[in-house]
Amino acid sequence: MFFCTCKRMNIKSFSFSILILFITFSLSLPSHATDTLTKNQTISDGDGQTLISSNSVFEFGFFSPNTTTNRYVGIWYYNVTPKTVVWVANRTNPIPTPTGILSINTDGKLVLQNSVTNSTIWSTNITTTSTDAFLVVGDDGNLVLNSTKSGLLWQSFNFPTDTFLPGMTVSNFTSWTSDKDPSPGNYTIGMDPFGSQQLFMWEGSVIRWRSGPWDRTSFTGLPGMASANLYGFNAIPNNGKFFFTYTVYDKSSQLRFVMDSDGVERTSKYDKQGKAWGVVWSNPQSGCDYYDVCGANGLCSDDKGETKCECVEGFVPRDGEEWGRGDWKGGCVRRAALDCGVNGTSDRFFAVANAKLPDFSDFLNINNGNGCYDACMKNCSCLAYAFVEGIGCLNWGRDLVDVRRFNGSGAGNNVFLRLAASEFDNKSKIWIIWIVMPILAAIILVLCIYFFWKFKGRVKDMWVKKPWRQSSVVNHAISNDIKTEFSGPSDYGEKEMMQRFQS
Ligand SMILES: *[C@@H]1O[C@H](CO)[C@@H](O)[C@H](O)[C@H]1NC(C)=O
Ligand SMILES: *[C@@H]1O[C@H](CO)[C@@H](O)[C@H](O)[C@H]1NC(C)=O
Ligand SMILES: *[C@@H]1O[C@H](CO)[C@@H](O)[C@H](O)[C@H]1NC(C)=O
Ligand SMILES: *[C@@H]1O[C@H](CO)[C@@H](O)[C@H](O)[C@H]1NC(C)=O
Ligand SMILES: *[C@@H]1O[C@H](CO)[C@@H](O)[C@H](O)[C@H]1NC(C)=O
Ligand SMILES: *[C@@H]1O[C@H](CO)[C@@H](O)[C@H](O)[C@H]1NC(C)=O
Ligand SMILES: *[C@@H]1O[C@H](CO)[C@@H](O)[C@H](O)[C@H]1NC(C)=O
Ligand SMILES: *[C@@H]1O[C@H](CO)[C@@H](O)[C@H](O)[C@H]1NC(C)=O
Ligand SMILES: *[C@@H]1O[C@H](CO)[C@@H](O)[C@H](O)[C@H]1NC(C)=O
Ligand SMILES: *[C@@H]1O[C@H](CO)[C@@H](O)[C@H](O)[C@H]1NC(C)=O
Ligand SMILES: CC(=O)N[C@H]1CO[C@H](CO)[C@@H](O)[C@@H]1O
Repeated sequence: MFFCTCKRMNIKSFSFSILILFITFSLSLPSHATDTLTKNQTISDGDGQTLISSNSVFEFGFFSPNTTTNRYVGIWYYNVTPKTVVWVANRTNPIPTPTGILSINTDGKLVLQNSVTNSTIWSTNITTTSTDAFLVVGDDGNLVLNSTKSGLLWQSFNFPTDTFLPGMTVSNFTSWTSDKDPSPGNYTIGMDPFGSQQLFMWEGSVIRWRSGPWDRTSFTGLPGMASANLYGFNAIPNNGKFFFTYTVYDKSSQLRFVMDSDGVERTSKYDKQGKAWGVVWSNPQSGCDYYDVCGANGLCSDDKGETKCECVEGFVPRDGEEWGRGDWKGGCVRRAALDCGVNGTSDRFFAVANAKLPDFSDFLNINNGNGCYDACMKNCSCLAYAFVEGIGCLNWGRDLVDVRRFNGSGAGNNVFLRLAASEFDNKSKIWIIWIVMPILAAIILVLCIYFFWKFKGRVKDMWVKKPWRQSSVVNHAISNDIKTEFSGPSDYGEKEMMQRFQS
């Protein structure tokens, strides 16, 4: 194309083109490493040019994903093997050959062009124009289009791909399609779009995982977070909403959070000696980590690697047959209707301990547990409440969704369920049975032992002669050992003994 045009040119314009070419080449990046691209410079894929951040942490330029030849523009860790890409400029539009060229155009936009077709493949789509724009790749992995006159014009941290880096704010991160293809895959992780302080993971538009609400130190649904030492998160208020950031305490450590193409978020740290990434934390891991495994009002537990569902206290499976088959999606329904009248209620609260706080909570500005209890008790629409350190009073006005019981003591929170008073009557009856039965059995046992001891020696004879006793309650409570123990010589007359028995 270029040469076709040249044929028709006169000598003057031809030499002008040569001049332009010469200027372009002479103004391409200097051969030594730099972190800045200025307006008259270019980064040419064919020449293998890149920008390297000032302390040699990140590198910006053209790359191909493992085992492919497609060329993308992106940022990766400098001098880290295997090559670890943290950002891709145009995920969907690779250049098939190493013919890409990056420059800052007259408006001050960063532009990626194919030098063969001269077409624009990607650009920083900003409306602000600037005559003195320059591009810098930072040691934090942020690519910044800056200007002395107009200030910050554009930054890659605002357009993340699959990787969250310390210093970014949490927005949506979408997985690559595969290791070979950076185009958006099926999985996204990000903040709740409805403003609750929770992280969600989606597969397409379906919720896959939920972190539980933030309690100012960690996410309540992730008891393992503290032990993984992920203390750098912070919620920063902004116009009535919050955004999340992460700061590393050890600035020299290389930490990244990636929404991987297999649907798992992995937090990994680079081991400089071992030259490998070590995964410190990943989600989801166990069966109950997946969202809403047990349906409405179902309680999920991971026990010895097995995922099980039961109904929360006072609820029964909506469809017993389905539930029995392990098809839990139908969830559970309330067994005894709540009583909530004009003049108060007889309902009471049952504590589900070590629970993950259910989804869809309402926040009440009440700063003590009793007040939270009162507020829920007085409001007939309130079906459950929790008072959580670092959050405050939460109420639930609908079926409990995505509840689980953590197996670690101290993990999770108490969630108080509103139940009909009759649920507690049943419960106390069950308790009576459980307490009274062993006591009765013990009394009978003691009586028997006493009795047999007293009539030691007569028992054996009696046994042989009166087999009808074997079916008696007394007999069931005596083990074979006791029977043999009591088979020694007799001190008592058989007649006397039988009298006692029969009286
Ligand atoms: C390439 O782009 C430049 C500026 O964008 C334009 O002036 C030039 O004519 C284009 N060349 C071809 C061969 O299309
Ligand atoms: C870029 O080139 C133009 C024209 O050659 C010149 O006026 C301008 O100062 C240059 N800008 C920089 C940042 O070098
Ligand atoms: C690249 O692919 C090879 C072979 O499939 C594999 O051994 C290697 O780990 C891959 N590297 C990266 C960075 O994925
Ligand atoms: C660029 O921005 C304009 C206006 O904000 C928008 O209409 C257009 O779709 C954007 N283009 C791309 C490729 O994002
Ligand atoms: C942008 O450039 C100005 C002037 O050079 C500098 O003071 C500022 O720190 C830069 N901002 C960023 C985000 O790099
Ligand atoms: C993040 O992704 C989810 C799922 O695709 C979507 O519902 C939500 O609106 C997105 N949030 C933002 C801020 O784009
Ligand atoms: C993404 O989802 C679609 C439709 O469910 C499926 O066909 C495809 O295999 C999935 N891709 C990956 C990478 O999991
Ligand atoms: C809970 O049980 C799972 C599965 O048996 C186990 O992997 C995990 O370590 C246990 N967690 C705690 C805190 O005990
Ligand atoms: C509620 O209490 C008031 C006064 O104690 C009584 O007059 C009224 O009948 C009660 N209403 C109901 C529905 O129990
Ligand atoms: C009662 O509780 C429900 C559920 O939490 C809530 O939506 C509603 O606003 C509450 N009503 C009052 C008057 O507090
Ligand atoms: C993510 C992104 O910038 N995608 C763009 C890649 O380039 C094509 C073609 O210019 C655009 O349509 C995409 O929006």
